[in-house]
Amino acid sequence: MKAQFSGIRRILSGASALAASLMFSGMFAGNALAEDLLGQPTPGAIDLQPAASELKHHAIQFHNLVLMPIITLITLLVLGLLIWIVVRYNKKANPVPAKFSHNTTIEIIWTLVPVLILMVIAIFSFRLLFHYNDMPKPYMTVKATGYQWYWGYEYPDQKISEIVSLPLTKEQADAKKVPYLLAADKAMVVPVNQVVRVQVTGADVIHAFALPAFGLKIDAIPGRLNETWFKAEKTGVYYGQCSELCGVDHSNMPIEIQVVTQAQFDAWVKEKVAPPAAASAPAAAPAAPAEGAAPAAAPATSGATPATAPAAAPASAPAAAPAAPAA
Ligand SMILES: [Cu+2]
Repeated sequence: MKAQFSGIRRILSGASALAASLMFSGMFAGNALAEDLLGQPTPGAIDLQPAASELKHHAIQFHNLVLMPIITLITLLVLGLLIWIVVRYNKKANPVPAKFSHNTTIEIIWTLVPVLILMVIAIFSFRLLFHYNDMPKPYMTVKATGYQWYWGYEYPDQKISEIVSLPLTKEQADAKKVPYLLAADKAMVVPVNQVVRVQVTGADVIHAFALPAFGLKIDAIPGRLNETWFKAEKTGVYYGQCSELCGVDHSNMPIEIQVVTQAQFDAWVKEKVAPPAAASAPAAAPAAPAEGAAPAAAPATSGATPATAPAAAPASAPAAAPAAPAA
C-alpha cells in the first residue's frame, strides 16, 4: 500500500513540477519563492506560507503533490478538448455533423474517472485529517478565546490567567516596526519543539483561530471547545488572523505567537506567575515581619495603618514575592 502511494506520489510530483513551471515561468520570474518570509505573508508571493510546523508540512505536501497536479491535469485536459473541438469540428472543417447521440462507453468513462479522482483525493485528504486529529502528548495547553474584537490566551497548566492580546494601531505598529494588523500588543508565548494544544472557543460570536505557518485554522464557537495543536520548529514570531467574519472589527483581531527557547519560556512563565503571588501578598503582609520576610517590605508594611496597607502592598509586593516561598 505504501509503495503504491510513493509511486503515485512520484508521478504526481513530476506532473506538479512540470505544471508549476508551465504556469509560472515568466509570469512570476521576479519572485524568488525561497525568499518568502517565515511566519508572515510576503508581498507579491504566490505560494503558501513556508511551513514552521509538522502539520503545515503535511498540508503543503497534500497541496503540492496531490491537489495541484490533479487540478492542472484536469484543466489541461478540458482545455485540450475545447481546442480540439473548436478546430476539428467547426462548420468549415466539419460541414456535415454526425447525427448520433449517446455513447455508453464514454458515459461510463466520464462517470467512473471522476469517482476515481475523488477517491484518490479522499485517501490523501483523510491521511492529512488523521494527522491533525492524532495529537501527540501535549507539553502544555493554551486556551484561546475570541472576543469582539481581540483574543485572550489562558495557560491552565502554568496557572496563568487570561492574557488579553489587543491589536496595535497603525502608529504603534510603525513605531515598533512590526506588521500592522498582524502584530498584537501581547503575544501567545510558547516554547520551541514542544507540542502545544490549543483549545479554542468564542465568547460572543463565531471567530476562527488561524495561523498559516503552523497550518492552523479552527473555529472559535461560543459554548464549544475546539481543539487543535502545533509543534513549532523554529523560534521566531508567527502571525495569523481571525478567519471568520465576526463583525465590524474582524480585521482587527491579529494573532501573534512568539516561539521562544525553553529557558526563555520558563523565565516568561515565572514572570507571569509572579503577579498572582504578589496579589496574595496583602494577606501575608501582616504576618511577614514576624517571619522575618524581605527587609524591603517590612518598613512599608509595619508602619502602615490598616487603611494604607492595601495601597502600600503593590509597591512592596515584588520585593516580598521572592521571599514568600522560602517563608
Ligand atoms: Cu473574529
